[in-house]
Amino acid sequence: MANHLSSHEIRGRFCRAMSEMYRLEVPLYGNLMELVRDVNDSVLARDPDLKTRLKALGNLERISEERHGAIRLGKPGELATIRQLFAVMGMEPVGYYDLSVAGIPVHSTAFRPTDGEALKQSPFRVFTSLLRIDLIEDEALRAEAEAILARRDIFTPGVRALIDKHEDEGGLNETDAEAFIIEALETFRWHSDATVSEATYKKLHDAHRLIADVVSFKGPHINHLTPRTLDIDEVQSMMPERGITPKAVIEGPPPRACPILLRQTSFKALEEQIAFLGKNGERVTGHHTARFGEIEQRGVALTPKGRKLYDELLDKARGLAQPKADGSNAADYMAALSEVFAPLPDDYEALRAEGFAYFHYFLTEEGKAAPDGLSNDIDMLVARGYVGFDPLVYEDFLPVSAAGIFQSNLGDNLASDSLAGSNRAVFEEALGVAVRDEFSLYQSLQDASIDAVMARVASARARAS
Ligand code: OOG
Ligand code: NI
Repeated sequence: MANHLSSHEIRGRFCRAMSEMYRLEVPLYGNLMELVRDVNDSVLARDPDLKTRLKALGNLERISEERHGAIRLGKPGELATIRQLFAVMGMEPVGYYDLSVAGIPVHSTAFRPTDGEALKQSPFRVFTSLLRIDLIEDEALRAEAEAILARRDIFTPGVRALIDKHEDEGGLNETDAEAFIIEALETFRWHSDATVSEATYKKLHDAHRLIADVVSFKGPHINHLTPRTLDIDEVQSMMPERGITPKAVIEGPPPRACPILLRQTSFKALEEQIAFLGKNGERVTGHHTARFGEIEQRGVALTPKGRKLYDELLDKARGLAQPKADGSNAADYMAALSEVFAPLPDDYEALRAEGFAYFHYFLTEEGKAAPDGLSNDIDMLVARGYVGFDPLVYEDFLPVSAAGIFQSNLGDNLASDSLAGSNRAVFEEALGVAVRDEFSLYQSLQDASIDAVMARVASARARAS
């Protein structure tokens, strides 16, 4: 088509522009990025094997560019339009996360690229939450919040026009794509001017801090951007010497030789000066805490069987020791976690053979050289050393971890009682589509790699005979 930029290119450029904006808004994020870069460089220097594996998968380049961010939307129409906006960048909603079970009045999805090539090019993701306004108990306050949200438009006319153009023409050219990035960025920008009075803010805040954050501002400011590290324990331990105070424990699985899923840690939200709306249109100084920093380490994606075991083990560990916000039992919790996770093999071959995790299969040099010994049985091919496998990276999020991240940044004294039940149908109706199932995406990536191996096996045989 007429010189359209690829969605990967637009996504990559947008991710860099967002990162630059956030670095200027929250300078501590810049420090964190430097720390992550230093740690990643030293991990690659001391572990040439890891470097080779990442390179083979085409994943080495992506690591320093990799980010996820998060936003919280206020009304259904915002979710519908944000889906179209992310579609311009080749990002689709994957997974449904119900945070109300952890006492947080939102439900969420992750917008991200889904196919192998797109993930290699730029694996940018945005954890996107929608306020569960139905969970505001006080009817008058709920009506007031709805009225405030009804008055705002978080999208510029320019971005709306470019989203339409993208839909009509199936893409954007260089000039339009650059304009799109500038206009789209406006939705994610921080606004220190609140749209509400101090009294309204306080009422919203008393209902739930998150509600004040979503309702009181002109837009859904990006609240964190998360670089990916290759050694989260090392980053966590080095944060204080770089002037960053981490949360008490790392969320997710314990440290392992073969990392699984996702481990995350964050630094506390900053207290920022804002301006409320005064009675006569004047501005009244106040404070708000919402924006923070986070880092993550990603491991292999688990199958439904592996994930079920992960969820059970995590539950068990949390039953033994609930991590306290002040960190006083952090060591106990980490010890419980490591002990409880023993049943999940810490070995890629075992994870593969027992069907706990997803892998990318490829023909080895031996496999390429030995067409006669090739069979159609992937396990046999692996056993003979003709086919190798690399872990497929987990590209999604974890609800218990997300709840922990939310909580540590909303004030740790929040009650974590479960709110009303899950509301997936309502979420998907607002979104305008069903969210995609993460497991089937990993399964397709794995299947495609097996198909590619089998195709080469078949052609090698044909040549040999
Ligand atoms: C999102 C928190 C969840 C993660 O990485 O699990 C999240 C938010 O605070 O809006 O980003
Ligand atoms: Ni996050």
